[in-house]
Amino acid sequence: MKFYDCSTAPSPRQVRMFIAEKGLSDEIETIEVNLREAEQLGDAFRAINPYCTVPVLETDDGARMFSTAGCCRYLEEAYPEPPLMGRTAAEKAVIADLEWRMEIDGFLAVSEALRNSAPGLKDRALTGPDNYAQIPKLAARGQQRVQRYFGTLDAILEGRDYVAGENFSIADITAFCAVSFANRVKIETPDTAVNVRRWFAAVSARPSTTV
Ligand SMILES: N[C@@H](CCC(=O)N[C@@H](CS)C(=O)NCC(=O)O)C(=O)O
Repeated sequence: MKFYDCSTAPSPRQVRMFIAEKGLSDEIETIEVNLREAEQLGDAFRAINPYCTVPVLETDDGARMFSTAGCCRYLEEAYPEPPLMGRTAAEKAVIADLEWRMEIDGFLAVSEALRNSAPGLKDRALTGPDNYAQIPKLAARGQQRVQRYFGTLDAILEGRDYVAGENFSIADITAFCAVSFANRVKIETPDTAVNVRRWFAAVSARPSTTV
């Protein structure tokens, strides 16, 4: 298997953590894609992924997954232990629900704030092969949405160890990468979000967060 990664980018980090939690880090060849130098937009990478994004996972028989969701789904099916997407029908559905919320309300909110304001991302307000101008009002909306997200996540984590309850899951990976991403772009976790801070410290102690 091959994993197209970018060590500084938040989306491939989700898959990198997922791979580490499955104990597969030494079994998958990692290829670093230099997003800073726009390697994702060059012909060589476009031939691998026409959507011009990382992560990409390529199986030994040449199938390719171009989204975080697709990469993780493949790994969960091919390597079921330890389960990161639930065991029972209800667990699987609840985790999928929560993971979707973490992606939309967390990850995409931080992206909206950053991509519509960072000078280095001028005309790159959305990922992919096409250019889109930044819209400052969307940057402000993104900031608001991230603050709401901290509140929502804090409420979800009230009285529980992990986002979906007792067990660590992909919902924690997405939420952890979203909160780290926010903090990295100087959107700090509010002091009032005590559950988020407790959970973030606990997840930070997992070896998969350091790969
Ligand atoms: N969750 C999305 C996100 C992929 C994504 O946005 N990746 C970013 C890195 S975090 C990227 O490739 N950016 C390239 C660019 O900015 O042009 C997916 O599953 O495809």
